[in-house]
Amino acid sequence: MRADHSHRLVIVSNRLPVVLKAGENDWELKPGSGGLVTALAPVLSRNGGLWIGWPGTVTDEDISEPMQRFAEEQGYSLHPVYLSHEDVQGYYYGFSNEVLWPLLHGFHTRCSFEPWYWEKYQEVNRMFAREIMRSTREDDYIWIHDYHLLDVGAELKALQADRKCGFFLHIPFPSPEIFLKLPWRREILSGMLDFELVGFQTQADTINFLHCLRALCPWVDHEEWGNLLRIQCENRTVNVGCFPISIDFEQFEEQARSKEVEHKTAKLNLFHQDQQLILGVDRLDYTKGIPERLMALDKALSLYPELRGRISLLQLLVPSREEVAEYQALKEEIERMVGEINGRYTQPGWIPIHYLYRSLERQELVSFYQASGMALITPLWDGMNLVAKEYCVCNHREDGALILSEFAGAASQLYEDAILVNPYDVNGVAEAIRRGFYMHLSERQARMSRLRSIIRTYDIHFWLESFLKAAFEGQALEFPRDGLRSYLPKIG
Ligand code: GDG
Repeated sequence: MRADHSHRLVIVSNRLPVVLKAGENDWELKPGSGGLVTALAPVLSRNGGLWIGWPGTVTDEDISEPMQRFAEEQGYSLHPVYLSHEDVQGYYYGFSNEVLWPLLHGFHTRCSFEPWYWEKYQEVNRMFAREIMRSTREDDYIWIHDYHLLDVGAELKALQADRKCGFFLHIPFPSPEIFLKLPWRREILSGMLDFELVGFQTQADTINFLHCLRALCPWVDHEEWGNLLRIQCENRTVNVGCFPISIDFEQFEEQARSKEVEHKTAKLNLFHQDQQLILGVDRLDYTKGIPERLMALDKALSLYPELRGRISLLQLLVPSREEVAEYQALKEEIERMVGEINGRYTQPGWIPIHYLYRSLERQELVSFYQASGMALITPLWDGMNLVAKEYCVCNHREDGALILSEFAGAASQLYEDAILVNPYDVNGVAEAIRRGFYMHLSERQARMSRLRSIIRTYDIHFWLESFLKAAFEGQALEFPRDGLRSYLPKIG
């Protein structure tokens, strides 16, 4: 938080950073996983504060006592927003996940523009705004997160709230050709202008937002102000900027160097002495490009038979939105492909794909990062992708290679030393796997050392400082130039 620590930080997100499961006598609580929680939980644990969100379950039971226990362990407070079954259907599964998630990731043909989803979305955003007013004070800083809550600024304004309030979007923001398809495009865009500060992951997202504003609200003026854009609308100024999110470098590195992790890594290495493990870690989601990745592995094994027996993909798929038929179908497709590829190439003592469908303890995940000679991260579009950064940080021996999609926000920072790929180009990804496999140790070390140095400098605490400086002083800390502009012209 700011140097003078004079404002309490209030994080508002769809989900609280906790997963609740009904046990026999009591609720079982576990820390949540996912990018937003990985990034923000250490921030609140370090600075204290309050987190407002949905507990992720529909219940009539009073869960305040177990929540309180969890909150005390984490070092901050939790305030639940309770949602009904219908709220969850319309606001969460409906508008958030069938409209905004596909649209903002550029998959407009997957959208289901149901008018009642929009009604519910507004209603639930209003509930969040009311909870903010109930549980915060005038001198708190309210920081709203992600696409589920784009309308909270407008709802706070309707309540005549006197709170300082900023917003950060964790996923991409598309160009007008895509965004303008949204039937409620004006409402969403003008709602975003009801925050004092709007943060995006990359410059490309920021520029897309500006182009959408020009198309929909041409009367709005803007000027560059240091690293920020200042937008003048009516009698208000809205600052807009790019703040590439990151992770707690020290926390991940410390865990990677711990005896427990070293021990687990050594055990994994024993099983794969003559092979290089290639790691994939993703939530089950169509944006992550998993079938395309499997096709590329298949292609690599068929084009370069010398790789057979020498590389194995370790694919961790973390369950997500399992109740949705589309996600079930994706899971089945992935499992069918894994079965076919394994059936085609497996030999005694070697299997091309080790497939895990579950969530792991952080310690085990870190040992996977450490044991893998390559990470294969190929989303079709991703706000940032923290897995790419975690892989580099945990690779403290600096002998790994990162293969990264051009369409991950992380590429705008890591483009010089990752092996960049177009995830739709199956032959190109297959060739990148081969290149990574044969990359000389000295080149791997030089690249990984530079990657780690960027992530170390621009870690989650830098991100926080930068956002809060923009919120309180109207100036952001300088992130390194976003590679996108200088990098795009180089694409052949
Ligand atoms: C959204 C945006 C943006 C994964 N498996 C396990 C596990 N994880 C953790 C990873 C990582 C996180 O989940 C995934 O983060 P990503 O950034 O890769 O992706 P999203 O969840 O889609 O996050 C994304 C992010 O928000 C932050 O702004 O980067 O673009 O889509 O931290 O470590 N954690 C544990 N067990 C697992 O099995 N404990």
